[in-house]
Amino acid sequence: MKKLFTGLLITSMLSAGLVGCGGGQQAEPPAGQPGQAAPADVRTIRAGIGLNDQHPQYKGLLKFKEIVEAETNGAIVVETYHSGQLGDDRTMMEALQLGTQEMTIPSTAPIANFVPDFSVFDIPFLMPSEEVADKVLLESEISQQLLDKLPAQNLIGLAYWENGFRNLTNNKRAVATAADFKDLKIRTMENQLHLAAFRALGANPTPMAFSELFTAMQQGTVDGQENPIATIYLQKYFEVQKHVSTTKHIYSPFVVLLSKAFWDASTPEQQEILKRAAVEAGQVQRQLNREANSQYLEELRTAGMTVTEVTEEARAEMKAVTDTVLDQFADKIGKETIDKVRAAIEAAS
Ligand code: TK8
Repeated sequence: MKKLFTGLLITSMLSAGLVGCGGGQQAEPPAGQPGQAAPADVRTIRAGIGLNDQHPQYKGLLKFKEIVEAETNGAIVVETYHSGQLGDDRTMMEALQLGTQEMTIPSTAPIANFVPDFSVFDIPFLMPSEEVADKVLLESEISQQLLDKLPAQNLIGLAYWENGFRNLTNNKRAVATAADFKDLKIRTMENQLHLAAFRALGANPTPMAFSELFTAMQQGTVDGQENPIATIYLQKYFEVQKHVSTTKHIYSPFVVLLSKAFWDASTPEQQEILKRAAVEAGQVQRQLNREANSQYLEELRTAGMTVTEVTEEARAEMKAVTDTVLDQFADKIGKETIDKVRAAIEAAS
């Protein structure tokens, strides 16, 4: 079958006058004709994410795949892997740097281990709403300037997607105020600012890879964790957690990352398609994510969790506590980056 296909292809290329001219110029398949790329030209993106195949992140990834494969006429194939099948956020980013994997979509928090400026989004209670987050991430100059820092780390940032506002779950108590964090063993992402913020609140935070989290909660190694509602529901954390509080303490963006090696080996047309596909798929992802985040809180209640709606007063109190750690991070993140993001938020609010 493959042989037959290749034969047919060569015949059709010959008749189109595309082969046999030597000269080292590679024959481009004519535009708009699917299936014309020779098998040797097909390149594969192995795209891995940490969340499962029910999550809007995966649905966004499928949309990306659909656009890229259609618009490159099959010259780029996207293989999708969910649930940490290819590793965790950090290990997948390292694989991208080495060129042994092509794509992943981590939260910005672990990206800060490669480009510290990204920790600006880890400042607790920074982003007032999803609407403001959209304006800052999709329209501001600083959000693009942050992506521009990635190639120096052998990474290409194609677009911002949405993980969303993070909320606390735990097995010890219904957390309503800053004081309620006392002594809770909380899993955090691998990020220094998250650790410092939870320590300031009196909790006992421990960084852990996402894939280990469910078991850690089940076995009681940690009392709780924090993630958006969509994750808490779709990863079935309600099976191992009693309480959820709408702390909304951090808004987590995702960044669609590609290995620089894959990017550099792509034609300018393919680069344009990859970038646009990431942006367009992001619109779908964001929409589905918001539906999930708003719809699943009720489902968590139905599943037996106690839901504590955190008041604005309590949130302000938590913010006052976490603000005390910000000074130690200003130099690391970069004062200019912080100022620009705060200004973009101000302008969008
Ligand atoms: C998934 C992670 C996850 C993040 C975390 O790969 O680790 O808690 O919120 O969604 O990016």
